[in-house]
Amino acid sequence: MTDDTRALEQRVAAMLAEISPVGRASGGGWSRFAWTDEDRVLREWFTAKSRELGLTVDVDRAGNIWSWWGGRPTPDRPGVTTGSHLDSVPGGGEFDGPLGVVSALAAVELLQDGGVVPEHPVGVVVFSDEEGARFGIACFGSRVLTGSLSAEEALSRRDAAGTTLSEALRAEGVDPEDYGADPDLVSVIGAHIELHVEQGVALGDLDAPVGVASHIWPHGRWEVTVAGEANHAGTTPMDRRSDAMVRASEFVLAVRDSAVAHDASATVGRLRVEPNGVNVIPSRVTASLDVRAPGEDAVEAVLDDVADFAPVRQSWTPGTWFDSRLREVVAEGAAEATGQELPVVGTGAGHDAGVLQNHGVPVSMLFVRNGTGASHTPAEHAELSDCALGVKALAGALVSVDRWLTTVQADTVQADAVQGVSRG
Ligand code: HGY
Ligand code: MN
Ligand code: MN
Repeated sequence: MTDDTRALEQRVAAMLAEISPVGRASGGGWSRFAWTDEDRVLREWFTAKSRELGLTVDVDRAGNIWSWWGGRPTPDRPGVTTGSHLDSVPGGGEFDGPLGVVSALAAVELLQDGGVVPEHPVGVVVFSDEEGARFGIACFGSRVLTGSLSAEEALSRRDAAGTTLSEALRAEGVDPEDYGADPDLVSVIGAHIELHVEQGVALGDLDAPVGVASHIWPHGRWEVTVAGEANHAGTTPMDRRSDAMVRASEFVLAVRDSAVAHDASATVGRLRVEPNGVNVIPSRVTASLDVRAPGEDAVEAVLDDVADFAPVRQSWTPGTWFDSRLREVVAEGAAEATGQELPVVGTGAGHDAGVLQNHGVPVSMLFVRNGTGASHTPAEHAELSDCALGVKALAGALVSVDRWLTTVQADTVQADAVQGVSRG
């Protein structure tokens, strides 16, 4: 093993260790939700790490943090950005999000130490609330940033305790009046590369430490509310009950059967039961529904099968093909830096990168092999040797994309991406 690989392994391990205590969940894993104490500690950590690298730190109108190397981007010097998120699902894994942020910081440091001087500003971003674990919509910060989620709708979202985002922001010293889209910032992002731990086994099956993404499956979130009649658990005969939990159970089984029939992935991950008493027949159950599939027709077929339960859509991301020209440039730069040819793999996991691509920013994703293939669980794992290769791949990609952007007018790049000229 070369020294620089070991140094990169130690760099990644050290930064993950610094944030490891934040949000450790009692049942294992990590719970780091938006606009909470844990989130604040992680934002402060990222800001401090950025300043150690001499980066200029900004927070955009949607609460995302951008750290700039080489000054802020402008229309004639658009930025090359990378980064990911630091929030998690309840009891999530250590790598989903943080690996992308830590790898971005390590890649910038590697390039700085190598004396590289990019022609374009290089930005490292931490997107706010990618998982949507608290307010129920995924990719919250990137959707508000790009305007695909209005500030009005976002601010009125409530968490399980009934706290609105507006109240949560104010509690963190953010004025909700200033919260919203930031089109000027999005317009000066020339290209974005997100590195992420793979959420699946494709790279493991290919025995490849790093891969590049072709696309993200179409996926959406809905909410179903079933009503019943509260009554005494002991004195109400079984044939005189209107039990919302029984009806919700019928919904869960209908979702499972439909997803199997249509080769989709569908999950009811959260139930909100009212009045939620152990000796009270439930009067209302609100169920979450997450549906994804390689094609939109399979998602629609599942929604058709459960239409009787009147699902209400919370968020939708169409199938997203990453910019294929950018993908080639990223793969070349990564291969040059690692000596590895990168396989091209798709994913059923959503990412802020998909939101930016759908908004016309040319985007690419790098995946680092996950030895267990598991994600959204403490079982999620990436070997440090693969993480070090991921940092090298990302550093190589940043250099090749910086050069590429110089040869391509930023507005042409965005216009093509918006028209999908370069669909994968
Ligand atoms: O749900 C997802 O696919 C992502 O992890 N937010
Ligand atoms: Mn996730
Ligand atoms: Mn993620």
